[in-house]
Formats: sequence, C-alpha cells, structure tokens
Amino acid sequence: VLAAVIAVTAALSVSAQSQAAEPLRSLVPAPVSAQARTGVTHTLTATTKIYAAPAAKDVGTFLAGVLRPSTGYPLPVLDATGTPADGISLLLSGAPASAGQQGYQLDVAANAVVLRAATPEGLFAGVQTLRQLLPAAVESTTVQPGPWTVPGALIVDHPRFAYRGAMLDVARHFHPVSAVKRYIDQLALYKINYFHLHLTDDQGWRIVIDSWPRLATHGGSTQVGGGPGGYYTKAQYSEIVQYAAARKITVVPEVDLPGHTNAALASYAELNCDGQAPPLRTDIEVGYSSLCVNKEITYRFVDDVVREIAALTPGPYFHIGGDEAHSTSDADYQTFMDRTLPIVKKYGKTVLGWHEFVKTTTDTTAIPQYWGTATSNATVQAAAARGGKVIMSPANKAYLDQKYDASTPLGLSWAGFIEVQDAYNWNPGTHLSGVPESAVLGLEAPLWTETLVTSRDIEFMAFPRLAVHAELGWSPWSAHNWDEFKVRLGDQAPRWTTMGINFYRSPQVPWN
Ligand code: TNX
Repeated sequence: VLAAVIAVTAALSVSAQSQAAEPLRSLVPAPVSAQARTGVTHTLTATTKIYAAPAAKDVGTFLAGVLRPSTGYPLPVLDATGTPADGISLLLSGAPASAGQQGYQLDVAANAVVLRAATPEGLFAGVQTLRQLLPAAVESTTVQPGPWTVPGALIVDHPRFAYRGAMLDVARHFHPVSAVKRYIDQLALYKINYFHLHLTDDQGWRIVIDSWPRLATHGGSTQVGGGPGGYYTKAQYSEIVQYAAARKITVVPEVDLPGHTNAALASYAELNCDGQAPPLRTDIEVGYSSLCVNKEITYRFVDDVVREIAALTPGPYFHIGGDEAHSTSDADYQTFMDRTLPIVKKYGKTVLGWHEFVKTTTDTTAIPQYWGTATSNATVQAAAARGGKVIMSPANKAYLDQKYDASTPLGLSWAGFIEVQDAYNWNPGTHLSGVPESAVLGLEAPLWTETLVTSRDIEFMAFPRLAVHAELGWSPWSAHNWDEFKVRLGDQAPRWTTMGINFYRSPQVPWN
C-alpha cells in the first residue's frame, strides 16, 4: 500500500511539473528529430563554462546573458579548444550535413552539452532549443533555486523554410525602441529570423530622413487616436538593427508606397499633385492617399528615402509596401513601380512588397508577400510560375491583429476571427494554388497596430499565435498534429509567465 501511495505521489508531482519532467516533448517549434538519452541528464553548476568557437563568441555571450541572472552562476565564455569534455560548447564544426545552414545538432550528455552548426545562426537556433530544455525558471531575471538540469538527448534539427518573419506596425501607433527590443527578444525565442518594420503609413512616418526632415518631425508627430506619435533617429534605427543582429534576426524595413502615404503628403506640399498638403490623419481608414506619380519630385523623394534607409540596413531586403493603392490608377501604379523597383535595386537591395505590386514586374528576384484571404491569386501564381519566390502571410491565418473571437477586446476582424487552432490549421507549402512549397521562401506573421498601444497589447495578440507561426515556419509538415501541438504550446505558458508576457489563455489550449 505504501509503495502504491509513493507511486501515485510521484505521478502527481511529475504532472504538476510536466514542463520540467518532459521538456524534450515540449519543444516549440518541434525539432526534426529528438532522441532521448534514457537515464542521462546534465546539470549546470557554479563552475560550468561556456566554450565558443571564436566566430560564435557572440552566441556564447547571448547564452550566458540568458543563464546568468536566473542561475546566479558566473558562466564564463571561453574559446573552444579540442574535444569538449565539460560545460556547454558552441562549435562551428562537425554538424551533420542535414543541419544545413540554419540548423544544428544538440548533444546533451552527462559530462557536457555540445552544440554544433555550420553557422552562428544555426548555433543561435540551437541555443533557443537548449533554453527550452531547462526549467522555465531559467527565464527569470532574478536568482532561482534550480537545479538546472537538462535531459540527455541527441537533437538534429533544421528549418522547413528559410524565411520565418514577424512584422510590427510602428506607424499606426508608435512603439518606442524599448518595446521593439522586447518584441525582438520574444521573436528570437521561437527561431524567427526576419523582423519586418512597417515604418510609414497614413498616420505616421517613424524614421528620420535627413534630406526630408519634416517626414519625421511633422509626419511623425501623431498617431491613431491623436496621441503624440514619435519617430526613430537614425542612431535608434541602427540600435534596433544591431539588437536584432545579435539575435540572428535580419531587419526588413518597409516604406509603404505609393498609397498609405498621408503622413509624407502632409509633411511636404510639393509631393501632392495639387501642391496642397493635406492635414495629418489619426483615423484608421485605408486607400485614400497616393504619391503624385507624374511629378518628378516623387522619384527624388523615393530615391532619397530608399538610399538613406538602405545605407543603415545590412540585410538584403527592402519592402516597398504597394498595398491598397485604391486611389492610384492601374496605369499610375504601373508607372510608379517601373520607376521605384530599379531605385531599390540601385541601392543593392532585393525588393519585397505586398503581393499587389508583383503584377507590375516579371523580375523573378522581386518577392511578393501574399496577404489575401483567398487560396488562389493569379498574379502571385504567375510570379511563382516564372520561378519567383513568395512569402506567405494570408490574413485569415497569419495576421496577429485579428481578434481570436468576438469577445477579444483588442484587434480588428475584417479577415475573420483567428483562434489558435485556425492559425495552426493551414499549410504554407500548399495554401495557394499554383504556388508549390519550392516557391515558398517562408512565412511572416504581421502585427498591425491600429488598436495596439502598449507591449501588453502587442503580446496579447502575438501570444500564443506567434509561436504557432514559428512552428509552421520551422517544423516539418510530418509533425503537424493539433492534438499533439496544443500540449506543447500549453507547456510554453510557465516560460511566458516567468518573462511577464501577457498572453491570451485560449480555451483551445491545455495551459500548463
Ligand atoms: C490591411 S494587409 C492592411 C493594413 C491594415 C490591416 C489591418 C495590408 C497589406 N494592409 O494597412 O493595417 O489590413 O488588419
């Protein structure tokens, strides 16, 4: 009888701490392969060292930065030499070929934890997996008791799609650098590797352009609802770019053209066909503004803006918007793109745009971001047929600003309610007819902020759905299974709680 009581007690305490008990089965995104080393564990101690290949020292420093506050251990970051016999090693050699350029191998043995990858990006992804194998308390900013035990395992992993993005609209409501960094930290946790910043829209222009200073000082002076708005200095934009780069995330700047430009038109009368600057706008209407396509100054403006932002942007992409240009005629839209796309190329960037723009070009390097709600689109299909790549952001699946259900206090609902299972229930590789998986560069989850003011607002709409899209972007389709996924998702909750993330407790998810 006593033995039975002990067994039951043990079972209860295991389920109460299932996060710690079975972290290998709680990973989001699910890895390609994870084998448990039965009976083996590795425990961090006050003498644990981090050994990093010289070219991955920054990844070692990042890992130490995560582990030090909660463990209280010094965790020095040393140069890796020879065969690792103890500690945590981050090595740029010996990864299996299947890990590719973005994947990794994580080997947790009793004496040592060894991460191997072909690139620092791969090691960084592996570090995120290692974080999730530790107890949730590791994410605390204050010293916690531990023990800091990692289950023995051999994980070999790589992403399904090369581009796994998230977008933040800083135009409708301005979000300060601190809020942007907080969101970037949250993206990094889930192996998101592109951060698209929607920098301009009708209600606000959010970055300094030296040759057109009123864009920021006037165009950035308000926001939806009439608050004071704001903008980033060039130094602040660069700070965001560097913060993201330290998390192996590439910033994709967007300047939305030729529509969604009221803030620019309000700042410079000469950009308007009638030479009259309209008032600033703080409502959420779309489709009423357009640059003046037949004025030469328009292209001096575009050239200056693209040149100045491209010069601050190390990543390969520049997003030109192109959406909802309802007050630009088709002919003018064509003319505008014929002038604008070469400007982006001239400054060394690959063009990204909302999918409408791709009807104006046959250039296969130009990448449409599909945001429609239909499952077929002739121009995007044609772009794929020419050999171009597509980024998938179908609004009725991937939009983080859409309400979960009728009772969601924030967000919009024009694309429909998107509960967690709806967000999960699509396949980016087959969603659009005529756009096969080989044409899909990846997916992106946009977060528009007409209704979102604070980081708490951002988090409530992004979590848990951001983790859903991260899973769709990384994990093999063979792992797609809602009943299994929802349990792993629920196991993320103790981490989010520890980090102070304000997430939506969807009734569809068994929260741990
Ligand atoms: C449509 S989707 C827009 C945005 C809005 C969003 C709100 C797209 C490319 N444009 O301007 O913010 O809906 O959900």
